Amino acid sequence: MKLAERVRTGDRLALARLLTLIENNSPEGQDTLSELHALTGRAHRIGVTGAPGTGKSALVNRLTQHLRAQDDPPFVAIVAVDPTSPFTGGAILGDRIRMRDLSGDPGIFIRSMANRGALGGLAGTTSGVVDALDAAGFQWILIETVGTGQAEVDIAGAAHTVLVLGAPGMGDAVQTLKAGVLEISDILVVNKSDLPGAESAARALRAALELGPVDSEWMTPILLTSADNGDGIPELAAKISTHMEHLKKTGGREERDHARVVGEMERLLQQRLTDRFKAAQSDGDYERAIERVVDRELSPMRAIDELFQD
Ligand SMILES: Nc1nc2c(ncn2[C@@H]2O[C@H](COP(=O)(O)OP(=O)(O)OP(=O)(O)O)[C@@H](O)[C@H]2O)c(=O)[nH]1
Ligand SMILES: [Mg+2]
Repeated sequence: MKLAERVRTGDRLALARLLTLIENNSPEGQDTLSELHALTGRAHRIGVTGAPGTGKSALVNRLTQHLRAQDDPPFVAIVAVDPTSPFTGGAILGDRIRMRDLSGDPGIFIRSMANRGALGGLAGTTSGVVDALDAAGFQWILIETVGTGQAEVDIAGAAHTVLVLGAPGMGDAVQTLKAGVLEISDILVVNKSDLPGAESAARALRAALELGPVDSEWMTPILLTSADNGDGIPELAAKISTHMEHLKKTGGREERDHARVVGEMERLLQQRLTDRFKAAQSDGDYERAIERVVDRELSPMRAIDELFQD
């Protein structure tokens, strides 16, 4: 059976193989994705971002357990993008241990991606991976990424609903907002509500939120959760569903999907044109132009002008 057919019919090994092919940017992966494209568009894509250690992985775990314990539970996929290295306190090992709670359930699929991929960087690889999971029938796709500027922008482009996590006592609750996260967050979560200071972090967030631009259609809610004891998790799941309905009613879902496709097309086009342009240069011209810019003989703009004239 063809790989696309196996993925479509729920073969998890085939899915894992496809994701690896996508990460390696192999032509077979691209072909299979193309065959599966018509099946995408059903999943709800949820981005989970926030500073390292705020409890993103723990929350994703809890939320998944909650969803899977419902009547008629959705299929849930988890994509951990670029997990923090052990140096910055991110516990990849810890993640694995926690993730063990989830394994054994065929309605859950977990993928960790530390590979920036050759083509289009992380954004490109992530969108392919998420598309594959969507085509494979996962209804909720949770995408965890560390909040570091570019990653946030990428996740906003990849998701329907963006959760931004803060935690008490990190002083970063409001700091995070300064980095422009306010604009991309659909739901703000103060996790670790079992620790002191959660209420005041939520108040600080509320105040910061009121200073920002007001979206009359969707007021970004602030929820308190504890991934540790499960407080607030059902409310969070319900709020995500509400946002999902809101997007469907207001056309926001199509809007976000459209914007995602625009980004995707432009990324691919840029890559294709760049490759073609470089391939058309005589041997070494491009590299020589770079050296001349480095040596301040030429500005980058003039260098490109010259290359285009040849
Ligand atoms: N007390 C308390 N601790 C929590 C809670 N959620 C997570 N933690 C702890 O906080 C630490 C970090 O949790 P993670 O889930 O790994 O955080 P993360 O945001 O995924 O971290 P990175 O992926 O490294 O950015 C772990 O020791 C968790 O056990 C919570 O609600 N309450
Ligand atoms: Mg994590």
